[in-house]
Amino acid sequence: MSEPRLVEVRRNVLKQNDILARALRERFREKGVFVVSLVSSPGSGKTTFLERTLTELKPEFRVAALVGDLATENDAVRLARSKAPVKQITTGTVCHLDATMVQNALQDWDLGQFDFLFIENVGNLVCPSSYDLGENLRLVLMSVTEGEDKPLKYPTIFNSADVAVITKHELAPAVEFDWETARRSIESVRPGMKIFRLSAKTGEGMAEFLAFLSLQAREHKALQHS
Ligand SMILES: Nc1nc2c(ncn2[C@@H]2O[C@H](COP(=O)(O)OP(=O)(O)OP(=O)(O)O)[C@@H](O)[C@H]2O)c(=O)[nH]1
Ligand SMILES: [Mg+2]
Repeated sequence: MSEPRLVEVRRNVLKQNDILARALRERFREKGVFVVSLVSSPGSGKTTFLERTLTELKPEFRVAALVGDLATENDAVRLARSKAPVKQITTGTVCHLDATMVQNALQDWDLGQFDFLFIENVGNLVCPSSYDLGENLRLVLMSVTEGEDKPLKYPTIFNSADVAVITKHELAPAVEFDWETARRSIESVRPGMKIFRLSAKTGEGMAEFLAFLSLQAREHKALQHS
C-alpha cells in the first residue's frame, strides 16, 4: 500500500473507533459506571496494581475488570483472585485494545451492576495512545525500574492519559530512581499532571490513590446529576 493510502486507512480506522468510543462513554454514563483504563509498558505492574485496587475497593464498591493481552488468560486469572467479575480479551497480533473489543467483551454484562469498571490495556507504550475506549479516566503507569526518561521518549502515551502512577516504589533505592528527574520529565510533556507514587507489593501509597479515585467517581456522578 502506498504511504498516502496507508495514512487514509489509518485515519478511517481511528475515526470509526472514536465514534464507537463516544457511544460507549454514553452507555457508561447511562449505567452510572465510572470507567478507568490502565496503560503502560509490559511488566510495569498493571495487573498487580489492579488486583490490589479491585480487592481494596470491593468491600465498598461494585467493581469489574477487562484485561487485554496478545495471548494467555494469565492476567484474568490473577485479577479474578479479587473475586470481582473479570474478562480477558486476547488480541492475537494487535498491540492495543480498541472500542470494538471493549464493546464485544461487555455484551453479556449488565453495566448497571457496577460502580467501577477497570480496563487493563495491552502492555505497550505506543499503540494504545491513539485508541479511545470511552473511559472516564486513563492512568499511565511507569515503574521505577524503567528509568526516569520514559515520558520524554514516549510523550504521546503520557499526553493521552489523565494521571501518572509511578509503580514499584519500594524498589526506588535499589535502582537509584531519581524521583525529581522523573517528575520533571512528566511535567515537561504534561504540565500539571497528577502523579502518584506507590507500591502494589507493600501497599505504600495505595490509600491516597484509592481516595483520589473515589473522589473522582463521586464528582463525576455529581456533575452528571447537576
Ligand atoms: N517489587 C515489586 N514488584 C512488582 C510490583 N508491582 C508489580 N511487580 C512485579 O512486576 C512484574 C510484572 O508485574 P505485572 O503486574 O504482571 O505487570 P503488567 O504491567 O500487568 O504486565 P503486562 O500485562 O505483561 O504488560 C511481576 O513480577 C510483579 O510481581 C511492586 O510494586 N513492587
Ligand atoms: Mg498485566
